[in-house]
Amino acid sequence: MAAYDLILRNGTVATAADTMQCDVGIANGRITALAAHIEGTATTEIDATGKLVLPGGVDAHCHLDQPMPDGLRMADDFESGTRSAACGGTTTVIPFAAQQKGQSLMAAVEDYHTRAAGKALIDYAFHLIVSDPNETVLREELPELIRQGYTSFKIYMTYDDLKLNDREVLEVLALTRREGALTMIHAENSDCIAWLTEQLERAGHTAPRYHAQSRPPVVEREATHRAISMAELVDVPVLIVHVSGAEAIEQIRWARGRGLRVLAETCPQYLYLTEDDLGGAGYEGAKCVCSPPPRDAANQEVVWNALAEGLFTVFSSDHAPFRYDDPAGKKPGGKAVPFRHIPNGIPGIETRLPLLFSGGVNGGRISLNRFVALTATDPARCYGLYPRKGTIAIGADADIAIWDAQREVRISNAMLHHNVDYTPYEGITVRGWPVITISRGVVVARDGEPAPRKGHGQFLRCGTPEPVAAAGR
Ligand code: DUC
Ligand code: ZN
Ligand code: ZN
Repeated sequence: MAAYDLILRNGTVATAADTMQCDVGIANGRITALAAHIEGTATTEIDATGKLVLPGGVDAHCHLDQPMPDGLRMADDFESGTRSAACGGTTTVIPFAAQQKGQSLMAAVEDYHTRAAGKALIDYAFHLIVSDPNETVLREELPELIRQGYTSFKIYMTYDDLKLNDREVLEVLALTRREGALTMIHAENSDCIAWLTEQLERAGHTAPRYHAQSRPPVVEREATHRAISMAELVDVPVLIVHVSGAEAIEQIRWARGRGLRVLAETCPQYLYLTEDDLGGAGYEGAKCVCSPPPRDAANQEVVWNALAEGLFTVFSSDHAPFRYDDPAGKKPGGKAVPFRHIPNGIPGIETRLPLLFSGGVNGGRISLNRFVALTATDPARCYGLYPRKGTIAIGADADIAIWDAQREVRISNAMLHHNVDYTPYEGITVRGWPVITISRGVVVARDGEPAPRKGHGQFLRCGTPEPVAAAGR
């Protein structure tokens, strides 16, 4: 009998710490050998000569089949979403089990498991979205769910159906301090957005491009500062999601300078899109409506520099898929609508890694090891999945992406595997593309095509997030 199920031969293996020439031996879904040359046989061998062998990506912020209000529907369920993720070199996703106001959190989690079961190609954990932190949620449901492996949750400072007031934010932060979990905060000032939106509408400015003007950097900056201040008050680590530019970054730097444990995430849209992309002819700009909105070229540069210098812990897609030409998507009810009614979110689960690799590693802005840290290792650490996920090490799950670092690809929606009818990155040429994706030792994508592996993905219970453990609670 062969000693290994799979051996990857002669590749350049890179982790967040090291780069080395070695073979990778895989048995029973785990990495069981790393050596300059592995002796022995395998049922299957893959020649990775001239290729990079990297930990599969961990996309720690994506929205799949999340229940939506008002007849809207996300375009990707767990099957199409994870298919697209796998083709883009990702092997773990962490979408959100979202509580509706008034709903039991347990019921939201149960419902989300039903949506995922038997569909995912790759492994998945759940964050929670807490929109109604009532007594039962705080005293009973959250402590129990944390014990069951749901150790991170997102809260919102904006969106009428999701937002918490400051008092509620404090209650959630205090809960995470008591119980050992991590809060992710969507930081935008809701009242400022509502006021600006009304001003714009009164002036007749309802086209998609005005979405960006209704949420300028100061709106994000103020809420980021407030979120940081509340975390300081409670004395608990916090993670600011989808940081869009210089002003929010300045607040995070300020917090770090005070010794506060403030972590941060950014996303491809803040490196590759600007608010001009919301201003396309007619209604097309709706394709790039997301929040916070993309900023300008100067802000993009600040985000790149912050990535290089280590300010960000997590680089996620914030894949929030809505079809453009669809009454359940960007054209609610089948028509162009004022920007306040355009569902927020853009697709990007498959393009996340190539965009960062191309502009970052091949662009000379970040090292290969930093790329691995940002896209796999640090998200796994941050959300309690390390060392099972996010690295190449003996005993880790054999979740691996083999990359052709020189392959040039012109991104077009036709080549992607999500269920969305556009990509915001149409026509961008990237260098570097994942050619084989392996999940627990099984090839789930090869040469840009998924293997028929629906249901291979397993649910992951998360442990204590490392920033929380490091804080000594
Ligand atoms: N903003 C969010 O907060 N979530 C999903 C997508 C978006 O644009
Ligand atoms: Zn958000
Ligand atoms: Zn999001």
